[in-house]
Amino acid sequence: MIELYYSPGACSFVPHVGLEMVREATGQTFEAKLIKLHRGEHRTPEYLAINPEGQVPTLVIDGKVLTQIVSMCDFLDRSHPQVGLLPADHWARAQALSTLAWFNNTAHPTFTHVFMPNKFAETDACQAEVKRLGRDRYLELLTRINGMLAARSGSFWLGEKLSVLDAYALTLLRWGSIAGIDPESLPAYHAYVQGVAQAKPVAEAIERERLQLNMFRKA
Ligand SMILES: N[C@@H](CCC(=O)N[C@@H](CS)C(=O)NCC(=O)O)C(=O)O
Repeated sequence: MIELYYSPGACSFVPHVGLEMVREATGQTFEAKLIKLHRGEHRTPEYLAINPEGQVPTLVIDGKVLTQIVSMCDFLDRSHPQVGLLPADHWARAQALSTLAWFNNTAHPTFTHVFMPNKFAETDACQAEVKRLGRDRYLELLTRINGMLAARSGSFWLGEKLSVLDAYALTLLRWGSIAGIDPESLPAYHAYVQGVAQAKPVAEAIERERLQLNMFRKA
């Protein structure tokens, strides 16, 4: 029995897509448990007892808790190697985990500076500065991803096969649109995300989370 604690549009989308990939390939189901971040449901004593960081995602597998996306992807992939959440070849896998960790520990926290500047500064003026610098840095990172995608062939990050990297890359561009970055200004990245969103496990997760991919509004 697998439970996924998730919040719509959050990074929990990554294991959500991973679990949809597993379900499609093996029939193994999971229970999606909604946590409303905007209502503070991640800070209740009940949720903190499961994930003391007060964050989504959390996986509960047969009653045992697993946190951190990189670890979840590794676990789901090793439990279902036939699904191909990550590459099997050792070097390709290490490269994929390197990118996944970079998404998780560099690109993702940069967006957090834009979305939750109150985590990093107290006064309005300081928060505005954190947000502005975070947005500039985030644009640099998304531009780098756009360059990587422009230089490669295939519909997905790893070529012709959907992987958990695609779910994270989609999430990061969607967040960019929330940060005021027009996704269409990153053409290779934008076109890639349109394709990723069509893949069945991704489309299922988008539907469950009721996501709009492009949240960009002209200022
Ligand atoms: N490194 C963590 C990142 C988790 C994370 O940042 N989750 C965000 C949503 S994308 C969250 O729950 N934020 C609420 C908060 O920190 O208050 C992981 O891989 O699980």
